[in-house]
Amino acid sequence: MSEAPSPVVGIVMGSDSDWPVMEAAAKALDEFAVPYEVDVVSAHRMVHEMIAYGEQAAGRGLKALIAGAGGAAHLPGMLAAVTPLPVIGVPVPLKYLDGMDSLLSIVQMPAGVPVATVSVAGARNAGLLAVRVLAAHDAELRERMVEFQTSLTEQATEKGDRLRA
Ligand code: RP5
Repeated sequence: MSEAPSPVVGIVMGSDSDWPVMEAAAKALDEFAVPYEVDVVSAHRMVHEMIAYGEQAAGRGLKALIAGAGGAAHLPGMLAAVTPLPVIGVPVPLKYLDGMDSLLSIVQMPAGVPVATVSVAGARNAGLLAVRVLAAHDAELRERMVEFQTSLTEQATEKGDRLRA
């Protein structure tokens, strides 16, 4: 029996309540057959676990982290502070403020500690961006990304064709 491939992307979130948003990142990685792991690592309620996760991520073989959180969304930035890996932040919208609080918490990082912030609830793009990060050193994965981009162009063109018909 062959072993499951080791995860190369870590998808983490502040609460399991973030999963309905974050699931789209996992689906994007599935589409490109990129192995990943999923965990809840709250910046405020699991401080020591969160620091340990960030500190150990690169050594465990992960190549990129996708971190989602809502409200006072400190998880992506705190992870970026303790890992050399690229961190992609996903602002999760909560009941109030339409996700602006999450967005601003994640995007306004101090110089020197970057978080690649996607749109509010933009977990699919977070997954696709992680694929691109990996594809920089993986020609086969890069080829699949080009095919995906071509399919987007074809879909958009078809929509235009249907409107004109
Ligand atoms: C944040 O608080 C989490 O990322 C989540 O978006 C939000 C609410 O968490 P729960 O109260 O649903 O656990 O830290």
